[in-house]
Amino acid sequence: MAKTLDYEVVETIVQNRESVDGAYCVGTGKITEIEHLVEEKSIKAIIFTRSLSSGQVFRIQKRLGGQVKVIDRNLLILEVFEKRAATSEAKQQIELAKLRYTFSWGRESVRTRGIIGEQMGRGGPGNYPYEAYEAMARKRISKIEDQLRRSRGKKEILRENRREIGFPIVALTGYTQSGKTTFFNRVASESKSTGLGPFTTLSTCARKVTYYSKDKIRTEFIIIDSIGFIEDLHPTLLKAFYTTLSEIANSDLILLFVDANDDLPTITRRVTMAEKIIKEKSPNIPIIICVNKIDLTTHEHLKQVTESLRNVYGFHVTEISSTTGDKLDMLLEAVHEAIVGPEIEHAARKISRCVSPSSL
Ligand SMILES: Nc1nc2c(ncn2[C@@H]2O[C@H](COP(=O)(O)OP(=O)(O)O)[C@@H](O)[C@H]2O)c(=O)[nH]1
Ligand SMILES: [Mg+2]
Repeated sequence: MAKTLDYEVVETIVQNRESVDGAYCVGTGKITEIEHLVEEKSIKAIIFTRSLSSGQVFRIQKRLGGQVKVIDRNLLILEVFEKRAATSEAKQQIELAKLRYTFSWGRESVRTRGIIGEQMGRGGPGNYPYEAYEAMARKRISKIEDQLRRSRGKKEILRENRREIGFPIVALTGYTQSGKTTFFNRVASESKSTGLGPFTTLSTCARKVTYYSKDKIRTEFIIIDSIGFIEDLHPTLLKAFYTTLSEIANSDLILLFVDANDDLPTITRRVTMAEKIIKEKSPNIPIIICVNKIDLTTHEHLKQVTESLRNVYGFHVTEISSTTGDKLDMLLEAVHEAIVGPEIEHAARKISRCVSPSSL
Protein backbone atom coordinates (compact mmCIF):
# COMPACT_ATOMS: atom_id res chain seq x y z
CA MET A 1 0.00 0.00 0.00
CA ALA A 2 2.84 2.34 0.85
CA LYS A 3 4.39 1.72 -2.55
CA THR A 4 1.11 2.61 -4.23
CA LEU A 5 1.51 6.01 -2.62
CA ASP A 6 5.07 6.39 -3.91
CA TYR A 7 6.68 5.88 -0.55
CA GLU A 8 10.06 4.34 -1.11
CA VAL A 9 10.11 1.43 1.31
CA VAL A 10 13.59 1.44 2.83
CA GLU A 11 13.14 -1.10 5.57
CA THR A 12 10.53 -3.42 7.03
CA ILE A 13 10.72 -4.16 10.70
CA VAL A 14 8.81 -7.02 12.27
CA GLN A 15 8.45 -7.78 15.93
CA ASN A 16 6.79 -10.78 17.50
CA ARG A 17 5.60 -9.95 20.98
CA GLU A 18 3.23 -11.48 23.48
CA SER A 19 1.49 -8.13 23.85
CA VAL A 20 1.50 -4.67 22.31
CA ASP A 21 3.69 -2.20 24.17
CA GLY A 22 1.53 0.52 25.70
CA ALA A 23 4.11 3.22 25.19
CA TYR A 24 5.55 2.57 21.72
CA CYS A 25 3.53 -0.30 20.24
CA VAL A 26 6.87 -2.09 19.72
CA GLY A 27 9.24 -2.76 22.62
CA THR A 28 11.87 -0.34 23.92
CA GLY A 29 14.69 -2.24 22.25
CA LYS A 30 12.90 -2.10 18.92
CA ILE A 31 12.17 1.60 19.18
CA THR A 32 15.87 2.23 19.79
CA GLU A 33 16.64 0.17 16.70
CA ILE A 34 14.15 2.25 14.71
CA GLU A 35 15.65 5.42 16.12
CA HIS A 36 19.10 4.46 14.83
CA LEU A 37 17.73 3.46 11.47
CA VAL A 38 15.94 6.78 11.09
CA GLU A 39 19.17 8.61 11.68
CA GLU A 40 21.37 6.36 9.64
CA LYS A 41 19.14 6.30 6.56
CA SER A 42 17.51 9.73 6.86
CA ILE A 43 14.07 8.19 7.03
CA LYS A 44 11.15 10.57 6.57
CA ALA A 45 8.20 8.45 7.58
CA ILE A 46 7.37 5.46 9.74
CA ILE A 47 4.23 3.50 9.02
CA PHE A 48 2.82 1.10 11.59
CA THR A 49 0.68 -1.75 10.29
CA ARG A 50 -1.40 -1.71 13.47
CA SER A 51 -3.71 1.01 14.73
CA LEU A 52 -1.88 3.35 17.11
CA SER A 53 -3.28 5.23 20.08
CA SER A 54 -2.74 8.97 20.41
CA GLY A 55 -0.28 8.42 23.23
CA GLN A 56 1.75 5.98 21.14
CA VAL A 57 1.93 8.35 18.17
CA PHE A 58 3.00 11.15 20.46
CA ARG A 59 5.69 9.16 22.25
CA ILE A 60 7.09 7.60 19.07
CA GLN A 61 7.24 10.97 17.40
CA LYS A 62 8.91 12.57 20.39
CA ARG A 63 11.43 9.77 20.54
CA LEU A 64 12.29 10.14 16.86
CA GLY A 65 12.81 13.86 17.07
CA GLY A 66 9.55 15.25 15.73
CA GLN A 67 10.73 15.57 12.12
CA VAL A 68 9.60 12.09 11.16
CA LYS A 69 6.06 11.49 10.03
CA VAL A 70 4.47 8.74 12.11
CA ILE A 71 1.27 7.22 10.79
CA ASP A 72 -0.64 4.01 11.37
CA ARG A 73 -2.45 1.71 8.98
CA ASN A 74 -5.68 3.70 9.13
CA LEU A 75 -4.04 6.95 8.10
CA LEU A 76 -2.17 5.11 5.36
CA ILE A 77 -5.47 3.68 4.09
CA LEU A 78 -6.96 7.16 4.08
CA GLU A 79 -4.01 8.36 2.01
CA VAL A 80 -4.76 5.58 -0.49
CA PHE A 81 -8.41 6.60 -0.67
CA GLU A 82 -7.35 10.20 -1.10
CA LYS A 83 -5.23 9.35 -4.08
CA ARG A 84 -8.06 7.50 -5.76
CA ALA A 85 -10.92 9.81 -4.95
CA ALA A 86 -12.25 11.56 -8.04
CA THR A 87 -15.32 13.34 -6.73
CA SER A 88 -15.40 16.15 -4.23
CA GLU A 89 -17.84 14.11 -2.20
CA ALA A 90 -15.32 11.32 -1.75
CA LYS A 91 -12.60 13.82 -0.94
CA GLN A 92 -14.76 15.42 1.71
CA GLN A 93 -15.70 12.08 3.23
CA ILE A 94 -12.01 11.25 3.46
CA GLU A 95 -11.12 14.52 5.14
CA LEU A 96 -13.98 13.96 7.54
CA ALA A 97 -12.75 10.49 8.40
CA LYS A 98 -9.24 11.83 8.92
CA LEU A 99 -10.48 14.56 11.25
CA ARG A 100 -12.73 12.22 13.19
CA TYR A 101 -10.02 9.61 13.47
CA THR A 102 -7.32 11.95 14.75
CA PHE A 103 -9.80 13.97 16.78
CA SER A 104 -10.60 10.93 18.86
CA TRP A 105 -6.93 10.62 19.63
CA GLY A 106 -7.33 13.28 22.27
CA ARG A 107 -4.97 15.87 23.64
CA GLU A 108 -1.74 14.46 22.31
CA SER A 109 -2.85 14.91 18.74
CA VAL A 110 -2.29 18.64 19.17
CA ARG A 111 1.36 17.97 19.52
CA THR A 112 1.67 15.57 16.62
CA ARG A 113 2.61 17.32 13.46
CA GLY A 114 2.24 16.33 9.89
CA ILE A 115 -0.71 14.05 10.40
CA ILE A 116 -3.74 16.16 9.87
CA GLY A 117 -2.29 18.23 7.09
CA GLU A 118 -2.25 21.87 6.21
CA GLN A 119 -5.96 22.49 6.09
CA MET A 120 -6.06 22.70 9.86
CA GLY A 121 -4.51 26.12 9.80
CA ARG A 122 -1.21 27.82 9.19
CA GLY A 123 1.68 26.05 10.82
CA GLY A 124 -0.39 22.94 11.48
CA PRO A 125 -2.08 21.86 14.65
CA GLY A 126 1.17 21.89 16.61
CA ASN A 127 0.95 25.63 17.08
CA TYR A 128 -2.42 25.57 18.72
CA PRO A 129 -3.35 24.77 22.24
CA TYR A 130 -5.69 21.84 22.65
CA GLU A 131 -8.91 23.79 23.02
CA ALA A 132 -8.22 25.93 19.98
CA TYR A 133 -7.42 22.88 17.93
CA GLU A 134 -10.51 21.08 19.09
CA ALA A 135 -12.70 24.04 18.28
CA MET A 136 -11.14 24.36 14.86
CA ALA A 137 -11.52 20.67 14.09
CA ARG A 138 -15.12 20.76 15.24
CA LYS A 139 -15.80 23.75 13.01
CA ARG A 140 -14.17 22.07 10.05
CA ILE A 141 -16.12 18.87 10.64
CA SER A 142 -19.45 20.65 10.72
CA LYS A 143 -18.53 22.68 7.64
CA ILE A 144 -17.77 19.53 5.66
CA GLU A 145 -20.91 17.85 6.94
CA ASP A 146 -22.86 20.85 5.78
CA GLN A 147 -21.24 20.80 2.35
CA LEU A 148 -21.98 17.11 2.05
CA ARG A 149 -25.62 17.67 2.88
CA ARG A 150 -25.87 20.36 0.24
CA SER A 151 -24.12 18.34 -2.42
CA ARG A 152 -26.47 15.41 -2.00
CA GLY A 153 -28.35 14.86 -5.22
CA LYS A 154 -25.40 15.95 -7.30
CA LYS A 155 -24.03 12.45 -7.23
CA GLU A 156 -25.14 11.74 -10.74
CA ILE A 157 -22.75 14.28 -12.20
CA LEU A 158 -19.77 12.00 -12.52
CA ARG A 159 -21.95 9.36 -14.07
CA GLU A 160 -23.14 11.77 -16.75
CA ASN A 161 -19.59 12.84 -17.46
CA ARG A 162 -18.68 9.25 -17.90
CA ARG A 163 -21.39 8.82 -20.48
CA GLU A 164 -20.04 11.89 -22.23
CA ILE A 165 -16.64 10.31 -22.70
CA GLY A 166 -18.37 7.73 -24.81
CA PHE A 167 -16.26 4.77 -23.74
CA PRO A 168 -17.24 1.97 -21.41
CA ILE A 169 -15.56 2.01 -18.01
CA VAL A 170 -13.84 -1.11 -16.75
CA ALA A 171 -12.97 -0.89 -13.04
CA LEU A 172 -10.44 -3.12 -11.29
CA THR A 173 -11.09 -4.09 -7.73
CA GLY A 174 -10.22 -6.81 -5.25
CA TYR A 175 -8.32 -7.07 -2.00
CA THR A 176 -5.01 -5.26 -1.71
CA GLN A 177 -2.05 -7.26 -3.01
CA SER A 178 -4.21 -9.23 -5.46
CA GLY A 179 -2.39 -7.71 -8.44
CA LYS A 180 -4.70 -4.95 -9.69
CA THR A 181 -1.97 -2.40 -10.25
CA THR A 182 0.31 -4.94 -11.94
CA PHE A 183 -2.52 -5.80 -14.32
CA PHE A 184 -3.33 -2.14 -14.87
CA ASN A 185 0.28 -1.33 -15.72
CA ARG A 186 0.52 -4.22 -18.12
CA VAL A 187 -2.65 -3.31 -19.98
CA ALA A 188 -2.03 0.41 -19.81
CA SER A 189 1.63 0.37 -20.79
CA GLU A 190 0.93 1.10 -24.43
CA SER A 191 -2.09 3.28 -23.95
CA LYS A 192 -2.46 6.97 -23.36
CA SER A 193 -3.79 8.87 -20.40
CA THR A 194 -5.06 11.75 -22.54
CA GLY A 195 -8.69 12.52 -23.21
CA LEU A 196 -9.95 11.03 -20.00
CA GLY A 197 -12.42 13.78 -19.26
CA PRO A 198 -13.37 13.65 -15.60
CA PHE A 199 -10.59 11.13 -15.01
CA THR A 200 -7.76 13.48 -15.89
CA THR A 201 -7.21 13.99 -12.17
CA LEU A 202 -6.83 10.23 -11.93
CA SER A 203 -4.42 9.98 -14.83
CA THR A 204 -2.10 7.72 -12.88
CA CYS A 205 -4.86 5.18 -12.46
CA ALA A 206 -7.05 5.59 -15.54
CA ARG A 207 -6.16 4.75 -19.14
CA LYS A 208 -7.88 4.37 -22.44
CA VAL A 209 -7.29 0.92 -23.86
CA THR A 210 -7.80 -0.19 -27.45
CA TYR A 211 -8.25 -3.90 -28.01
CA TYR A 212 -8.78 -5.87 -31.20
CA SER A 213 -10.87 -8.94 -30.58
CA LYS A 214 -10.37 -12.35 -32.12
CA ASP A 215 -12.79 -11.51 -34.89
CA LYS A 216 -10.98 -8.18 -35.44
CA ILE A 217 -13.56 -5.98 -33.79
CA ARG A 218 -12.07 -2.87 -32.21
CA THR A 219 -13.07 -2.20 -28.61
CA GLU A 220 -12.08 0.90 -26.71
CA PHE A 221 -12.61 1.25 -23.01
CA ILE A 222 -11.31 3.13 -20.02
CA ILE A 223 -9.67 1.07 -17.36
CA ILE A 224 -9.52 2.34 -13.77
CA ASP A 225 -7.31 0.97 -11.05
CA SER A 226 -9.68 1.65 -8.18
CA ILE A 227 -9.36 1.19 -4.45
CA GLY A 228 -9.07 -2.28 -3.01
CA PHE A 229 -11.00 -4.03 -0.31
CA ILE A 230 -9.31 -4.15 3.03
CA GLU A 231 -10.00 -6.54 5.85
CA ASP A 232 -10.57 -5.17 9.37
CA LEU A 233 -11.30 -1.65 8.23
CA HIS A 234 -11.54 0.79 11.14
CA PRO A 235 -15.20 1.85 11.63
CA THR A 236 -14.34 5.55 11.26
CA LEU A 237 -13.10 4.82 7.75
CA LEU A 238 -16.13 2.93 6.45
CA LYS A 239 -17.99 5.89 5.02
CA ALA A 240 -14.93 7.19 3.20
CA PHE A 241 -14.37 3.69 1.83
CA TYR A 242 -17.92 3.29 0.54
CA THR A 243 -17.99 6.72 -1.05
CA THR A 244 -14.68 6.17 -2.82
CA LEU A 245 -15.80 2.73 -3.89
CA SER A 246 -19.12 4.01 -5.17
CA GLU A 247 -17.19 5.85 -7.84
CA ILE A 248 -16.78 2.51 -9.54
CA ALA A 249 -20.48 1.91 -9.14
CA ASN A 250 -20.89 3.85 -12.36
CA SER A 251 -18.66 1.58 -14.37
CA ASP A 252 -19.82 -0.81 -17.06
CA LEU A 253 -17.79 -3.80 -15.97
CA ILE A 254 -15.92 -4.77 -12.83
CA LEU A 255 -12.87 -7.02 -12.81
CA LEU A 256 -12.62 -8.55 -9.35
CA PHE A 257 -9.07 -9.73 -8.66
CA VAL A 258 -8.18 -12.58 -6.35
CA ASP A 259 -4.80 -14.03 -5.50
CA ALA A 260 -4.81 -17.62 -6.72
CA ASN A 261 -2.25 -18.53 -4.07
CA ASP A 262 -4.48 -17.85 -1.13
CA ASP A 263 -6.16 -20.90 0.31
CA LEU A 264 -9.62 -21.73 -0.95
CA PRO A 265 -11.52 -20.61 2.20
CA THR A 266 -9.77 -17.20 2.06
CA ILE A 267 -10.56 -16.79 -1.63
CA THR A 268 -14.18 -17.83 -1.14
CA ARG A 269 -14.61 -15.51 1.84
CA ARG A 270 -13.09 -12.55 0.02
CA VAL A 271 -15.01 -13.05 -3.21
CA THR A 272 -18.28 -13.45 -1.30
CA MET A 273 -17.64 -10.27 0.71
CA ALA A 274 -16.53 -8.21 -2.27
CA GLU A 275 -19.39 -9.40 -4.43
CA LYS A 276 -21.90 -8.58 -1.72
CA ILE A 277 -20.56 -5.04 -1.32
CA ILE A 278 -20.45 -4.45 -5.09
CA LYS A 279 -23.95 -5.83 -5.62
CA GLU A 280 -25.36 -3.64 -2.87
CA LYS A 281 -23.99 -0.57 -4.59
CA SER A 282 -24.59 -1.56 -8.16
CA PRO A 283 -26.66 -4.69 -8.72
CA ASN A 284 -26.55 -4.51 -12.52
CA ILE A 285 -22.87 -4.24 -13.30
CA PRO A 286 -21.38 -7.45 -14.61
CA ILE A 287 -18.39 -8.82 -12.73
CA ILE A 288 -15.57 -10.93 -14.09
CA ILE A 289 -13.56 -12.72 -11.41
CA CYS A 290 -9.87 -12.73 -12.29
CA VAL A 291 -7.93 -15.48 -10.59
CA ASN A 292 -4.49 -13.86 -10.73
CA LYS A 293 -0.90 -15.00 -10.17
CA ILE A 294 -1.42 -18.33 -11.89
CA ASP A 295 2.31 -18.46 -12.54
CA LEU A 296 2.79 -19.17 -8.84
CA THR A 297 0.18 -21.85 -8.24
CA THR A 298 0.28 -25.58 -8.60
CA HIS A 299 -1.96 -27.00 -11.28
CA GLU A 300 -4.12 -28.81 -8.69
CA HIS A 301 -4.68 -25.79 -6.50
CA LEU A 302 -5.60 -23.57 -9.44
CA LYS A 303 -8.03 -26.17 -10.76
CA GLN A 304 -9.68 -26.43 -7.37
CA VAL A 305 -9.97 -22.64 -7.00
CA THR A 306 -11.30 -21.97 -10.49
CA GLU A 307 -13.75 -24.87 -10.45
CA SER A 308 -15.10 -23.92 -7.08
CA LEU A 309 -15.59 -20.29 -8.12
CA ARG A 310 -17.17 -21.34 -11.41
CA ASN A 311 -19.66 -23.50 -9.54
CA VAL A 312 -20.93 -20.38 -7.85
CA TYR A 313 -20.29 -17.65 -10.40
CA GLY A 314 -20.63 -19.49 -13.70
CA PHE A 315 -18.18 -18.79 -16.43
CA HIS A 316 -17.40 -15.25 -15.39
CA VAL A 317 -14.22 -16.59 -13.87
CA THR A 318 -10.93 -16.25 -15.76
CA GLU A 319 -7.36 -17.11 -14.92
CA ILE A 320 -4.52 -14.68 -15.46
CA SER A 321 -0.94 -13.89 -14.64
CA SER A 322 -0.50 -10.13 -14.60
CA THR A 323 3.25 -10.57 -14.30
CA THR A 324 3.88 -12.91 -17.21
CA GLY A 325 0.85 -11.93 -19.27
CA ASP A 326 -0.24 -15.56 -19.48
CA LYS A 327 -3.91 -15.82 -20.54
CA LEU A 328 -4.14 -12.05 -20.86
CA ASP A 329 -5.78 -12.41 -24.29
CA MET A 330 -8.49 -14.61 -22.85
CA LEU A 331 -9.31 -12.05 -20.20
CA LEU A 332 -9.35 -9.18 -22.69
CA GLU A 333 -11.61 -11.24 -24.93
CA ALA A 334 -13.96 -11.75 -21.99
CA VAL A 335 -13.88 -8.00 -21.32
CA HIS A 336 -14.63 -7.34 -24.98
CA GLU A 337 -17.58 -9.72 -24.92
CA ALA A 338 -18.92 -8.29 -21.70
CA ILE A 339 -18.91 -4.69 -22.89
CA VAL A 340 -19.74 -5.24 -26.55
CA GLY A 341 -22.03 -8.20 -26.01
CA PRO A 342 -24.98 -6.31 -24.57
CA GLU A 343 -24.90 -3.82 -27.44
CA ILE A 344 -24.93 -6.56 -30.02
CA GLU A 345 -27.75 -8.32 -28.23
CA HIS A 346 -29.59 -5.05 -28.00
CA ALA A 347 -29.15 -4.42 -31.70
CA ALA A 348 -30.18 -7.97 -32.50
CA ARG A 349 -33.30 -7.58 -30.42
CA LYS A 350 -34.12 -4.36 -32.25
CA ILE A 351 -33.66 -6.05 -35.61
CA SER A 352 -35.72 -9.06 -34.64
CA ARG A 353 -38.46 -6.72 -33.49
CA CYS A 354 -38.39 -4.97 -36.85
CA VAL A 355 -38.78 -8.14 -38.81
CA SER A 356 -41.14 -9.92 -36.47
CA PRO A 357 -44.31 -11.11 -38.27
CA SER A 358 -46.49 -8.71 -36.31
CA SER A 359 -44.67 -5.72 -37.71
CA LEU A 360 -44.90 -6.90 -41.29
N1 LIG B 1 4.10 -13.87 -9.53
C1 LIG B 1 3.18 -12.93 -9.70
N2 LIG B 1 3.17 -11.86 -8.90
C2 LIG B 1 2.22 -10.92 -9.09
C3 LIG B 1 1.22 -11.05 -10.11
N3 LIG B 1 0.42 -9.97 -10.03
C4 LIG B 1 0.90 -9.20 -9.04
N4 LIG B 1 1.98 -9.76 -8.45
C5 LIG B 1 2.75 -9.24 -7.31
O1 LIG B 1 1.88 -9.12 -6.20
C6 LIG B 1 2.16 -7.95 -5.45
C7 LIG B 1 0.94 -7.07 -5.36
O2 LIG B 1 0.61 -6.61 -6.63
P1 LIG B 1 -0.15 -5.24 -6.88
O3 LIG B 1 -0.40 -5.14 -8.34
O4 LIG B 1 0.53 -4.10 -6.23
O5 LIG B 1 -1.52 -5.52 -6.09
P2 LIG B 1 -2.73 -4.53 -5.76
O6 LIG B 1 -2.61 -4.17 -4.33
O7 LIG B 1 -3.97 -5.36 -6.01
O8 LIG B 1 -2.65 -3.37 -6.70
C8 LIG B 1 3.32 -7.28 -6.16
O9 LIG B 1 4.51 -7.66 -5.51
C9 LIG B 1 3.29 -7.86 -7.57
O10 LIG B 1 4.55 -7.93 -8.19
C10 LIG B 1 1.25 -12.23 -10.94
O11 LIG B 1 0.44 -12.45 -11.82
N5 LIG B 1 2.25 -13.12 -10.67
MG1 LIG C 1 -2.68 -1.33 -6.26
